[in-house]
Amino acid sequence: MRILFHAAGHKPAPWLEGLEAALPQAEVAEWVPGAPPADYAVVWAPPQQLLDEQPRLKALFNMGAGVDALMPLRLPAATQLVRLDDAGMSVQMAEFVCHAVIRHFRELDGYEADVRAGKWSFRRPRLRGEWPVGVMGLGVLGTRVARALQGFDFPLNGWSRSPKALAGVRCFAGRGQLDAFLAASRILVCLLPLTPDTADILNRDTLGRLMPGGYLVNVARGGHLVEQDLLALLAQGQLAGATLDVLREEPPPPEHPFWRHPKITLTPHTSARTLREESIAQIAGKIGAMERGEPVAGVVDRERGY
Ligand code: NDP
Ligand code: OXD
Repeated sequence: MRILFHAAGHKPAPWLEGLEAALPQAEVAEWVPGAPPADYAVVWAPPQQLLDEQPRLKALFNMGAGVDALMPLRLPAATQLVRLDDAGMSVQMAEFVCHAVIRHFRELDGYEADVRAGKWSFRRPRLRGEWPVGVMGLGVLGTRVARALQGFDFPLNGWSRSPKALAGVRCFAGRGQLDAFLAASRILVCLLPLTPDTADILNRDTLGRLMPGGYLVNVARGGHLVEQDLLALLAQGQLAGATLDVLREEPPPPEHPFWRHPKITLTPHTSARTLREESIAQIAGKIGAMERGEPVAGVVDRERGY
């Protein structure tokens, strides 16, 4: 069995060693143009040339949960596209989102500013029941985030494409129920995949439907957010602020207003990192299952785009 590796922005050596250790029967090599045909490829942002030269791959493993960067490429027709499902990401995402939600709900930025200004003062405690959190996307990550937020007793709403039943979460599904979901939420967490259906979904209309003083946490993709609309809603006071882990352009150009906006907390696409050991173990497990003819989780439906 031959496995190719190509990942922009990752050091290849530890991945090659890890894959070799997990799959001792396989020959693992970094992809170079003209490489001999392989059975599997493990990639992040591969060049089109790799895909064109390897039309008989059984599977292409994406080293992330989101496959939006792969979808514009010409993928070999018979190759299964497999994404990471969790692989250590959901716990990271849960801690990041809980931190962002609690930081805003408990006004911790305000307290920090007060103390730095030498002020020892108290704000009226907010009533948790008035701070429902809406999670857009109830997949692997969204479900874990909703469960973690439940631990802090926030009222929870969830929105997905197909109907769901999650204990303690008021579930909404499809475009027909989007407005009702938004109107019932004050803090909005986006954990959708970026597809033609979800691009620009965080815009003046949708964000404007949140309860007054709404707050956005976008940890999915920058392409979900219409940035000018967020700026306008913040300027009007219709939204109180946002935590953005993802942007249309990463990093944003130096003149981008988000760098220094007082109501925006920006992080560099770090809410849930690809963890090497967990990812290798998951990919190796899936290759083993595929070789035995067993189904695997995380196969992307190309029609849906996720
Ligand atoms: P999943 O595929 O497990 O979940 C996707 C969820 O979104 C599903 O509940 C799905 O609905 C829902 N959804 C998809 N399309 C629509 C739609 N048109 N309308 C309503 N709901 C929709 O993905 P993950 O949870 O694993 O990951 C989600 C995203 O998080 C990734 O695609 C990626 O963009 C982002 N991400 C960001 C990271 C970061 O560091 N910032 C790290 C990892 C991921 P249904 O259940 O009905 O199919
Ligand atoms: C992912 C990401 O999709 O890191 O896994 O954003």
